[in-house]
Amino acid sequence: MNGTGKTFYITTPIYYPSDKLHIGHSYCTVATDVMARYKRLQGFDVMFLTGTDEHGQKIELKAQDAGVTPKQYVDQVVAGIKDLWKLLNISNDRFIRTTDDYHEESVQKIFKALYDKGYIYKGSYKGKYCTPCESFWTESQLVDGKCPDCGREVIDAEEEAYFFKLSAFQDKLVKYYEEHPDFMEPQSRLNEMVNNFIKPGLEDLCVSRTSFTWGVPVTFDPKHVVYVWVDALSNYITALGYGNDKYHDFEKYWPADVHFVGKEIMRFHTIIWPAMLMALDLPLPKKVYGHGWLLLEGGKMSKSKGNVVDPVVLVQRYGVDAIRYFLLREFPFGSDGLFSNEALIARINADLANDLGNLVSRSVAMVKTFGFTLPTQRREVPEQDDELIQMVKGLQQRYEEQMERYAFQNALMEIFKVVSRTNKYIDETAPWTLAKNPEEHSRLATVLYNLLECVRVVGILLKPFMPSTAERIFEQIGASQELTTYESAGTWGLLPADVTVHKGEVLFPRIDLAKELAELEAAKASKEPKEPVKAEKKAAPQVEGVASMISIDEFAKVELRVAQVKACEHVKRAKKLLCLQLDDGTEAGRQVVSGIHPWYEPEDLVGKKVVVVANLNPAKLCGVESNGMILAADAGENDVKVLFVDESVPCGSKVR
Ligand code: ME8
Repeated sequence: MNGTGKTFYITTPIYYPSDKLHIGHSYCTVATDVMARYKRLQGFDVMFLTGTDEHGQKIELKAQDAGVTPKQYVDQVVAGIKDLWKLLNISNDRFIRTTDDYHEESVQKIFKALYDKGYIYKGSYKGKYCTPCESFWTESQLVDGKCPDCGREVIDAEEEAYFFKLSAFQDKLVKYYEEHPDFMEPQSRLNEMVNNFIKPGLEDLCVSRTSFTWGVPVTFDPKHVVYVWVDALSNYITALGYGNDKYHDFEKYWPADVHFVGKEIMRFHTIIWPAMLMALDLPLPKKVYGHGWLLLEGGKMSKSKGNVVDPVVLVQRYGVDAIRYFLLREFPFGSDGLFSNEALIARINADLANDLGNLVSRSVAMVKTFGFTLPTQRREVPEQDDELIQMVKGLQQRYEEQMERYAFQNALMEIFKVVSRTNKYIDETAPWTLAKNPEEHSRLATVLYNLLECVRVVGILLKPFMPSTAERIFEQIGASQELTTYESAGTWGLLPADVTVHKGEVLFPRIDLAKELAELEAAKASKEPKEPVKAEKKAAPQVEGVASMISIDEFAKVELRVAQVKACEHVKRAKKLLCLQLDDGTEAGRQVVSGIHPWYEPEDLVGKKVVVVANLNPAKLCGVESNGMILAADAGENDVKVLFVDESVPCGSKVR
């Protein structure tokens, strides 16, 4: 089984072909693609699986509305999904559809095996059902009588049904989590699963339906169809040939190295799926990574809210690599993040047009203009260059440390630190001045050589993120295939001295922010409903008095700044704490931990502007570093309101 050879099996969730996919869906697939490409670059035999989850009442109803059969309906939508993945340069090795014959055959065998082993039994189901989520809920799991996942109405459901003995796995699951502390990531998801689902007690799960037919029939009782989540989760093994003859690589790739999933479907992947595998006597996936959501101002992107961003439009306007880069650079993978066109364009301009694009074009242009043969004795390293060279030499290791943790944002930051440092090196060494003095020509050649080497290493490590940009870079600096391997990124000085550079097109043209935003707004204005006005806040209570007076000078010691919440997540083992990533107008931003979880969820905060005390001594709260605090008001007995600032105030503005 997987683990003996150099194999790597990674999956995305399989997508519902009910709606057009938006940028939030693309997020997970792009991240999976980056990881798959990275592992291939390292020499792993990779299996990257994605696909579509095509059964269930929701699809049946959509097809009815469209006046076609469910199969006709899904065929058409799935074709669009495949096109989207092509557009985003997704390199999946396999694409599974749950309507594929081999998958249906395997699901039937899995269901029967669970029944034969006594883990599935017949009973009668009474409860609540959320049709859009295809989820059964008990009364106690509902939030305000509505679906706890999507907040929509649930319906009463009662029917004869088969049940999976999920309750029998409660203790086994807890033990498994304890023995495999890395099973779920980020770690905060473990708390959520244990506190919200395991501790209240696992109930047996209804795993068949009789009220509709669009599903996999139960072989020994065909009026029942298999519950869509049992059908869907099985895809991760049926796509390898488990229970069918279509494929034969189950032994090779299972258990999966990692399932990437959105945080709201963690419970299916870390409770139901492991229980199913335990019941089948199969090993569990090595890791389930629950990534955050891309939010728009006003909440999670979703078709029903009408606030989706179309990846096709973005790719057409900015190119696929810019979108791939933005998605993984802008947001920490495990946290929610706020998507905005402004942030996208700013990121493209700053990182790709200015930093990377400029570095490549300046380096190549100077080699061409000054026309020098690069130094033959390139081993000699002037001290001045040492810092840069050491930084580049260590880059692969720093990058790898982050990639192995799925910290894509950090990995990219490491690369771009080198890009910035190299740009600075150009300014420090001023090759155009060296060119004027014939005695400095050998030095000039060394400087130019160093630039090309930096670009080469950066290009290699960018390959998983921006595959076509990396190729364009290699072409421009004249690096042949063998100098762009992953191994070669760890060695300095591989580029031959007589390399021929080629001036190519600008990698990323600068975008006129104001003009572009106006065009994007105009394009969507007609389509989008207006955001609902938020509920009025409670009036602040009367101020009764102050403790003691201070002078204006004393007050001036407190540095208050406006900052925007870019990302936010729960703090492990700390019910009250949230960890916020703030854009405070500085390049690095800042992390603040705040005890406001009793009153706010991450999605209430992401995108909002707040006031941060910027010169507070750093502190560690439950092991997490906090640099400052955000201001909030005691708005009544046991009620706290964060002070939000008008969104027009720029990040970093001083508050006084
Ligand atoms: O859940 N930001 O399918 P799905 C980030 N069929 N991720 C998002 C997102 C957003 N705004 N919106 C959706 C299903 N996603 C099941 C999976 S797996 C055996 C079955 C992510 O099409 C979402 O979190 O509704 C999920 O991981 C994925 O898109 C597919 O969602």
